[in-house]
Amino acid sequence: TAVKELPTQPIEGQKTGTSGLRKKTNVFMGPNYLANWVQSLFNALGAEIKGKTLCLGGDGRYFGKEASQIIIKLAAGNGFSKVVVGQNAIMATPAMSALIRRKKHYGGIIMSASHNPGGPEGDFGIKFNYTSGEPAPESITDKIYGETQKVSTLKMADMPDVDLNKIGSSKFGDFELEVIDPVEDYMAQLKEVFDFEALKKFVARKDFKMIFDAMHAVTGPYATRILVQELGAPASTVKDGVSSPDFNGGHPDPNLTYAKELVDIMWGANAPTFGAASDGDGDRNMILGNGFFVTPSDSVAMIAANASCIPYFKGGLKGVARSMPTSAALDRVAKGLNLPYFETPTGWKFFCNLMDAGKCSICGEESFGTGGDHIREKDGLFAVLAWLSILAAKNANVPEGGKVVGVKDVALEHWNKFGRNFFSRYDYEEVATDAANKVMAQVADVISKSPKGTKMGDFTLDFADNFEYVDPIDGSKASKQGLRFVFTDGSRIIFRLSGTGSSGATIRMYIEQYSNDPAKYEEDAQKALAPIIKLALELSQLPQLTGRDKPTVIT
Ligand code: VG1
Ligand code: CO
Repeated sequence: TAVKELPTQPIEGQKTGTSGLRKKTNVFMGPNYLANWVQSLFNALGAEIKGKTLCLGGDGRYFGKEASQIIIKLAAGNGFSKVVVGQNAIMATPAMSALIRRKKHYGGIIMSASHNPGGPEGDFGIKFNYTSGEPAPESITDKIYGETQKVSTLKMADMPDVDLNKIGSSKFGDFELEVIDPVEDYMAQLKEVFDFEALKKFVARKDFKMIFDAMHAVTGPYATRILVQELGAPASTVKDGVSSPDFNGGHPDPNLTYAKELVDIMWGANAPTFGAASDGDGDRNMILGNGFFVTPSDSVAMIAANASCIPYFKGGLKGVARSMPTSAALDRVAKGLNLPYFETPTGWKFFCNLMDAGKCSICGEESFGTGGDHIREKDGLFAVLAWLSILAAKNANVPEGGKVVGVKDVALEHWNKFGRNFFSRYDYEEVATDAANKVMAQVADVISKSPKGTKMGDFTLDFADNFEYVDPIDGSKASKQGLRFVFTDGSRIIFRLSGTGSSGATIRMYIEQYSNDPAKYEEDAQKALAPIIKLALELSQLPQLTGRDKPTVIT
């Protein structure tokens, strides 16, 4: 195919955040905005892309199909010999990671702004996953950003728009396009991790019911195929399983605030035993029991503690990892099982070197991200099947019609063994950037004046710092990853600014406190944490500096 060289000019602000580039949809639809970033990506990757295969897909949000046409022409124009794209430009984030790994493709582009709302008024986003299926490391994203500041030519193949609807291959000169079923490789991957036959038997129990809320986002087709068609759950198991370009006007973020419909079902009369939800691009998960919420920090710890229920982990875990703000519940499991454990900065990319090096089997973030080393992204349906596997194992000897062991029972058993790390996150969304910076400066100021031993409320400071991480595999350093106070009893207060928003600033305040008093295990986290939350709000002066008397979202 002939290649057209089109002149362009750098566009400001194309710096990727925690997970790719996210902006308002209309910004992405502006002249050359998307094309500039994609060309910069290809420039950053350089000569190695020649003759390789690139994968493409996204969460189905508005502008994804148009964006695909632009990306395919740029890929062909820059020397890729083939693009593999999910039917109708669909590919969940974990599915992309599985596809790259299983088929040994060069890498993939995911069109998603994850849980951010979509549509013309919402957000669009793009990110690149590299050869082991992992989100591009900072060494690559820094390079891409450098290229966006000097990009001058777009290399686009002179070819017609392609049909993304019809599965199969087509040729354009020596360039090949293949449209594939976006579920197949992912499901094959999960089948290697879980015992589908055992899960099928468990799901068939008359005394077990579950519900999965796809929130009108990408997991609709995945959950329908896996939970309903493969595992035999009734079709009604998948709620809001028809994906829509604007997520039906919703905010596809699986938490207690935005997945309220599911929460109402799980706290209502005749609630199912098990409930779960996933986000826009299928990498996040929320796990619920009948009237019970599992914090993501606990969920990953409980999956790790019960990993022997999952065939893929039968040989034991190599190690575990969590992001810094995630509670230390996972550390306690690691100590109990005598496993290596790691604390990384926020963002999945930091887990991937550990997994590639065979040092980590299960990892998670407090932000509803859970995963394993079967792929290199967090994986919503993995978490769902992991919990199903745990429930199936715990109920193996419970006769049908007896008292089913539920999610809360698993949690109580865990806390009774390891103690409970009470955890909560307060998000203050769309705060003025200026005010957010003032809060961070105030917190930094308190840190600079608080040596070890400082008394703060009922707590004694062990240390306070701005978290810094040196990757144990390649030695790369990430600094300024969050302001934290760590107290002598292990309690923590952490502040960071979000790196995934598209406008204003989001302040995240993370609170953790450990208890091994069984009388407290069933206490509400907000109640248990009230004194330390008060301390955090006082020391940061957050209410005064932002004018917010309460957060947008509490987890
Ligand atoms: C948030 C979460 C982080 C997660 C990231 C991407 O980042 O805190 O843990 O990895 O989103 O998840 P931030 O910088 O806004 O805190 V997703 O599902 O939005 O790709
Ligand atoms: Co996501």
